[in-house]
Amino acid sequence: MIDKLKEAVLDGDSTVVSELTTSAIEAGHLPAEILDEALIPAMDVVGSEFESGIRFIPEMLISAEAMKASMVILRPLLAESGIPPKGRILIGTVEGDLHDIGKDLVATMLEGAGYEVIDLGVEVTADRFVEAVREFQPDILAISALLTTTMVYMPQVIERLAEAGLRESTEIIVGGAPVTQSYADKIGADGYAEDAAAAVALVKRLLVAVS
Ligand code: B1M
Repeated sequence: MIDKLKEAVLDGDSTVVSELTTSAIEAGHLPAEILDEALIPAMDVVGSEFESGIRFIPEMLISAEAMKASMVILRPLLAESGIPPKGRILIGTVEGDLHDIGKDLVATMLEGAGYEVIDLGVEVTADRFVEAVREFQPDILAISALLTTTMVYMPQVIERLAEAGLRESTEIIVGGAPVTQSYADKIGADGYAEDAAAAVALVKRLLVAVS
């Protein structure tokens, strides 16, 4: 069933993806297993086939929509916690970048771990991040970027926060496929997480350190 689900994401068939996700849950597969063994590997195939010219943007988009159809079902299961919020996280994808699947997954896993998450969406400008930090006063600002051409906006957000006198008010963490620990260190972020599970662990560590 997991293999069929992966195939359905590759085919971009949202209806079959929804049905198979529901069946997989009913058959006892855990949401994290569905993500790690079907959805994420399918998107990796989509990405490498795009790179080699086998797939094109419309097909990449259709597969992304199919993955989202599964996430609609998985999200409430991943976010089930019932614990009062342990801290406030502000999250968004940088300016010029439309990729939101990974960012949404990070947001969902953080909610599941008991944090309040305010999601600014995609294509968030540095000025909007600054405005939102001022407005929501988060414990942590999480910034996502999926493109080598947009990750360069991450240091801009950090600089603008410093100029606005808000840099010390929040911990800043970064992530997304092209981002690395050394890039995070170079731009002066407080942390880097490779995936959604690592983001939860990082947030826990940082909030213990500041409390
Ligand atoms: Co795009 N795209 N895309 N794309 N796309 C990539 C990223 C790419 C690697 C594909 C490839 O060539 N192999 C490539 C980037 C190359 C590069 O910069 N090095 C690429 C490109 C080039 C582009 C366009 C430029 C294509 C074009 O127009 N010529 C274009 C840019 C549009 C824009 O943003 N302005 C584009 C467009 C699109 C679609 C719109 C068609 C679609 C996005 C739909 C959507 O998100 N709503 C899309 C897709 C689907 C992909 C791939 C195939 C899948 C991304 C994904 O959802 N992965 C992707 C290839 C790939 O990654 N395998 C690709 C699944 C998701 C769960 O993983 O997003 O990595 P990910 O998130 C992970 C971690 O990165 C981390 O945790 C997440 C969960 O584990 N993480 C964080 C993410 N954010 C975090 C924040 C944190 C912490 C961890 O906070 C601290």
